[in-house]
Formats: sequence, C-alpha cells, structure tokens
Amino acid sequence: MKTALITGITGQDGSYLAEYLSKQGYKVYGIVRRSSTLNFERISHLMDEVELINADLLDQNSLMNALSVSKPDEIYNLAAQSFVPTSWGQPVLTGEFTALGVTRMLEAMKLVCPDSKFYQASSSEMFGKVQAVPQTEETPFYPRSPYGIAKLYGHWITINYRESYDLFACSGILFNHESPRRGLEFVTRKITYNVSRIKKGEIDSFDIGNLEAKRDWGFAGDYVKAMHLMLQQENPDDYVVSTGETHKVREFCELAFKAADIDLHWDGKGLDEVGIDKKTGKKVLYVNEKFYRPAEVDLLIGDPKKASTKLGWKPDCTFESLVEMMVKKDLER
Ligand code: NDP
Ligand code: GDR
Repeated sequence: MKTALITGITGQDGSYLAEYLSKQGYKVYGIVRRSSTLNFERISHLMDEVELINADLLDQNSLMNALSVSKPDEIYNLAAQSFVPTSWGQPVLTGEFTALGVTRMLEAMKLVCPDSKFYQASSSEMFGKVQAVPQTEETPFYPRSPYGIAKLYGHWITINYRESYDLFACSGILFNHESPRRGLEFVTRKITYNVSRIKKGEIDSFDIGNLEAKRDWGFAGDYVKAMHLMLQQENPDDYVVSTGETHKVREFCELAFKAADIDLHWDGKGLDEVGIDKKTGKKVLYVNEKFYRPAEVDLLIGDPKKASTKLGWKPDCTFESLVEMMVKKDLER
C-alpha cells in the first residue's frame, strides 16, 4: 500500500485528491492546522479513510514530525493562502505561507524522507500579464499580485531543490479549477451560490467586479488526477494543466443564470453596468468597483499539450457542464 501526505487537505483540491488517492488504495495522511472551530466540511465524508496530523506551514518542526509519522511515498503540497485579493491585504503572511512554506516542506522532505516524491501546487497566476498566448511550460512569467509572486518563488525553489539535491520534485502549473466545493469568495462559486439564492428568493441581487477578465476554467476533480500522474513518471518534471479554452467572467454569469432558468441581459457600461432578468425586468447583478483588483490578470489560456502527450491526461468536464454542476449543487443545498 502506498502512502501519501497532503498539505491543504481541508481545501477544495485537498478533498478531491484525498478522495481520489483513497480510491486508488493509498493510505492518506493530511496535515491540518489548529483552529477554534473544526473546519473539516469538505472531508467529513472521508474521516474514516484519512488520518489527520496537526502541523502548520509556519512551523518547521511540525512539518518534520508529520513526515516522520506518515513516512509518505508521495507528498502533495497544496496548502497556501490561495485567495488573490487577500494577498494585497496580507502580503507578508501570503509570502510566509505560499512562498516560504514550500521551502519548509522541501527542507523537511530533504531531512526526513529524501526518497519521497514531491508535488508543488504552482499556478497560472505566475503568468500574470501574459507574455504569450496560449501559455506553455516555456512562457516567461510576469506575476501581477503578491500571491502570484509568492507562487513563483515556490515554483523556483521546487526546481532548485530538484536540481540541487536530486529530489523527485514536480511542479504542476494549474489553471483555475472549480467545483461545488470551491470557496465562496472565488468568482465562480460566488456567482453560482448567489444565483441559487436569487432563484430561491433569498436575495434580490449581488455585486461583482471585472466582467471582462478571461480564465481557463476546468473541474477540480479532473485536475487532481494530473497531480497524481506527475508523481508516477520516471523523472520529475513541470507541467501546465488546463483545458485550452478561455471564457469571460461575463459568460460564466450568463451561463449560471441560464442554468437557473434566468435569461440575463446587460444594460449600461463599465462601472454602471447591470445584469437584468429578461422575464421580470429586475436588476440581479451590479458591477461594483470594490471587487476590482489593483493589478488585474486579463487573460489566461493554457496549452495542456505536454500533460496530454507525456501524462496521457485530459479533462473530462466541459465549461458548460462545470457551470451547470455548480449551480445545480447550490440549488440543492
Ligand atoms: P483552498 O484555499 O481551498 O485550500 C487551501 C488549503 O491550505 C486549506 O486546506 C488551508 O487550511 C491550507 N492552509 C493555508 N494556510 C496553511 C498553513 N499555514 N498551514 C497549513 N495549512 C494551511 O485552495 P485550493 O484547494 O483551491 O488550491 C490548492 C492549492 O493549489 C493552493 O496552493 C492554491 O494556491 C493552488 N492553486 C489552486 C488553483 C485553483 O484554481 N484552485 C489553481 C492553481 C493553483 P484551512 O482549511 O485551515 O484554511
Ligand atoms: P483567481 O480566481 O484570482 O483567478 O485565482 P478568482 O475566482 O478570485 O478571480 C477570477 C477573475 O474573476 C474576476 N472577478 C472576481 N473575482 C472575485 N473573486 N470576486 C468577484 O466579485 C469578481 N468579479 C470579477 C477577478 O478580477 C479575476 O480576474 C484562482 C485561485 O484559486 C488561485 O489560488 C489560483 O492560483 C488561480 O485561480 C489559478
């Protein structure tokens, strides 16, 4: 039986990965940080299958202890401060978790279990102000937020430990991936959750930021399979994981309302733009400057060719079915 340790197991990806590895017959450990209220909602159905260890990315000894206890064949480093807007408000903390946290994990691995395999959760946010379209493993980076910059550090320190100490360390450059388990502050889930509340009559409308931003959105359940595949290869390497399609936030809104049987049309321009329910004439969506970012990433679209040819990975869930799935789950909630 293989053993895996997941940092960030309570997060969106951690929960899907734990589920997937457990189904593959792995013994799964996860690290969790102490909090005054339990935070295991996403893994509540897995509590008999996973073993949790208390540790924090800020605490080197706790990470070393987690590795000594679990003796993992594979380490998936998913823990991070992952919300981009928070990284402007808390740039130093974001650097501690999302950048230096990676070094702490790699140091722990080097000292405790250098023969393990390591996966680092890198991000398309590293491409930021994109230098090529679509983005590949060779595209130069230009991050646009303290989060993107912290991820870039995590990416390079992973490559550096691979080259310096011959560790099996891979970095997956994953583009946005979503699910019904996505945090409520991220735009996709914010939209599907609030659309469901409008449909149920709980609210009349909600506010949103930049409708023109374009993202390459996939389904988290598909993407965790790519993480696993990277660690099954003969040699460690880095891979872009994406769908190869891009869509505007605006399109996501239209499809989400449509999935709840509401036809949306737009009125006004820029910050005065509103989304209107065609049938009732009610204003259901307002653009609000508050949700604009100090520096935006306007366009992301990844080329998943390397992951497809070398890993044999491809996403199953389409953009349309992702939106429908998320709205449906929120309506059922
Ligand atoms: P989430 O925000 O849902 O989960 C983050 C996880 O990190 C949570 O389990 C959180 O624990 C944990 N964590 C945060 N800080 C610490 C800490 N100091 N010590 C221990 N654990 C900590 O993120 P996702 O699941 O969406 O993403 C997983 C990873 O992939 C992240 O690194 C993210 O940056 C990266 N990524 C995500 C993409 C996406 O589209 N989802 C795309 C590209 C990269 P707690 O529950 O206690 O807060
Ligand atoms: P992102 O995801 O920043 O790409 O990072 P998010 O869903 O927060 O934003 C996507 C785009 O939508 C625009 N937007 C809004 N965003 C939010 N959160 N709220 C709004 O109201 C809103 N209106 C418009 C944003 O400006 C942006 O352009 C995610 C995270 O999971 C990262 O951890 C991960 O690394 C990247 O994806 C890849």
